Amino acid sequence: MGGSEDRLDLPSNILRKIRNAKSASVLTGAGVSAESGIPTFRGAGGIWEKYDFTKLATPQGFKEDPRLVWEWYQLRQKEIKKAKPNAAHITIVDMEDHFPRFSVLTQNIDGMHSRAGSRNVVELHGSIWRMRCERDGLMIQDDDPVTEIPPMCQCGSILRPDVVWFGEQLSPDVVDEASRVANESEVMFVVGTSAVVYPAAALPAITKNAGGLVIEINLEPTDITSYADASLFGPAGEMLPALWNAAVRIPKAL
Ligand code: BV8
Repeated sequence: MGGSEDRLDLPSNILRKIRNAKSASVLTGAGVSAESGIPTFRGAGGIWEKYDFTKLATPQGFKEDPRLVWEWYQLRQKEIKKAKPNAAHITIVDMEDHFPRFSVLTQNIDGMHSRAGSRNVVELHGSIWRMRCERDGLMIQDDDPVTEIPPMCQCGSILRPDVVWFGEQLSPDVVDEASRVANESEVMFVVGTSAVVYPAAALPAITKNAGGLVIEINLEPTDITSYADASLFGPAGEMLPALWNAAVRIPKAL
């Protein structure tokens, strides 16, 4: 049984396009952090199998029970704090050093790309390490889990996680930046996302429609698979390093 390199049945013209691209991006979902031990939302053992997202990841749920929501985020903060970036996060840092223009577009709020060393990270859905006051706009960044549940603002309001919940709009600036990146990407790698949550899931189609390559890495097919130029099925921590080795190692002359 060969390693993941053997599962890399990528034609050399695709590998060459990847290596020679001047602008590239990666869209990541919870699957890129799975091998760091951070649970995904869907699929076996997923968060939504245990928790009701309407109670924990919507503004209504927070309004009804801010304490319950903060207990859930504090639990996730503690899990994430213990986690380490994995080989997929590290490979994405190497990619950023290779391409003249490169952006990480992540749906994840765990901060793992920045911890791995990625510099140009667009957090589409916010960050678990930031909280804000909806009354006076106070924003607090803290790399440690909250200690007070719920955390209070000096104005007396309850602080909320600075994340985008279901039914909430993404920041227009973030949407503009992500759409611009997708439109300009000669290659977009789509790693570890079920591609069911919009508008993030629409980004690879923007790259495709603009004539860019879409390369998917996942354990199983998604809606992206139908139009991706290549889909590599296997763990991101194995497939992404194997893909990257093959792309940058391919002889320049060919
Ligand atoms: C909005 C932050 C509009 C919080 C999250 C059409 C257009 C626009 C909106 C909608 C629409 N249809 C429906 C909507 C509403 C909704 C939506 O998309 N719902 C879905 C469920 C149908 N979208 C929204 O509400 C968005 N807002 O559009 O507002 C609007 C307009 C006007 C006025 C008001 C509003 C906001 C969505 C953001 C929600 N916030 N997270 C938090 O994290 O606590 S979503 C959360 O779930 C993530 O951020 C992520 O986006 C999503 C999960 O997706 P994934 O990251 O892909 O994770 P998942 O577990 O699903 O999949 C993991 C994948 O990895 C799997 O495929 C698995 O096979 C793979 N995998 C596992 N292990 C590995 C692996 N792959 C490789 N290697 C491994 N080892």
